[in-house]
Amino acid sequence: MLRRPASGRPAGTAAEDHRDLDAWVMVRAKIAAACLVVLLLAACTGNAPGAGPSPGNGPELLRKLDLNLALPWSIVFLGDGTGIVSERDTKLIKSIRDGQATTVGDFPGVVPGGEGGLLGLALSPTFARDRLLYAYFTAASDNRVSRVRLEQAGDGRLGLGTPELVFSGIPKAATHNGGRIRFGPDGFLYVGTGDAQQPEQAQDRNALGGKILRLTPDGKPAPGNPFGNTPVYSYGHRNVQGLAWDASGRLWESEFGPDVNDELNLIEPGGNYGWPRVTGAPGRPGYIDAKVVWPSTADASPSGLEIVNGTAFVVALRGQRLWTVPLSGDTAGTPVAYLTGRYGRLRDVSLAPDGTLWVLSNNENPDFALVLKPPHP
Ligand SMILES: [Ca+2]
Repeated sequence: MLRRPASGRPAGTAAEDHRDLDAWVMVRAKIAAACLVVLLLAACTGNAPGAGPSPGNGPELLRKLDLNLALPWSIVFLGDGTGIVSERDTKLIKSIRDGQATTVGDFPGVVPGGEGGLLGLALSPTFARDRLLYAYFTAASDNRVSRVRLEQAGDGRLGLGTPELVFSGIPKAATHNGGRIRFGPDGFLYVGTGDAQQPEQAQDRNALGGKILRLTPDGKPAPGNPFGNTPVYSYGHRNVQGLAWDASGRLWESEFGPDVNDELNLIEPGGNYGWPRVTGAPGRPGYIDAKVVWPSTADASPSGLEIVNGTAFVVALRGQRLWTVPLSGDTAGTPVAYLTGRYGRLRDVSLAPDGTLWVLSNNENPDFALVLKPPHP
């Protein structure tokens, strides 16, 4: 677990994904100077993460694709390697082929606002037959999941059919909207929500905020869910941002902490992950500790998560870096950072069919994709 000086960031001064405010940058600069003195006095003790990259055992940057994207949130891949991207505020679905982004369509019903908008994407596990693309988005009154056929014309151009509502009623707010969706190895749809600025929702097993939900592809509570005929799979989450399974089928999750304690969690069905009672890994009975804690949200503010060859890849918004975390069974090793500060805020990371790892930026100046080669196992 990481041990770093907590940032001590004042509460309520920044948006959920920890975009800095000018005043806070000045405060931070003073704190950083003070911390530097403290660190020098302490001879930099503790197992602070490596700054990377470490040649030979880290991800290798193959290319940067200048795709002129605007705040892309999620990327998934068709079997032929075509990337399908959501843009949060434009509400557009775009395809990426041969290093070019092309608009597929405008996703109907999206009402962007704050951190809400067109968020997570997932392809149906039976996409080859049904061509269904699932999307989590912020609508007028709630967050919801719809699915749409990804039509393909004779010339190969992609278009959107008419969306069909799958699941609705997830609370929305300016921040803490969650938004990641992913089909698990069991064929069910996992949906990560946020507490929508109502922290107590996370502890209420009858509320949809602050949860991981597990649904059938049609949006019903999946059979075998831990609390009976409800969609809730795990609870006590603040703002779920990333979902990924390891090779043994364990579900891992990345989550924004409040002013401190960003988290990587190993998810157990029915588990209570603490928010808002506890964060991080305090060892309090009744709450499941995070496997990795980033005490300073300036280092992380994690969003997308992918697991390849036993390594978890976590991209950081405010932290502006790619974290790698070695996983072994149900334990997580010491995180190592790559690309730190070189490409700005990073939103999603996803494995392509050719084995490359794609990272989406979140800078809007404009946004791009990085294509990386994962390290050898
Ligand atoms: Ca927690």
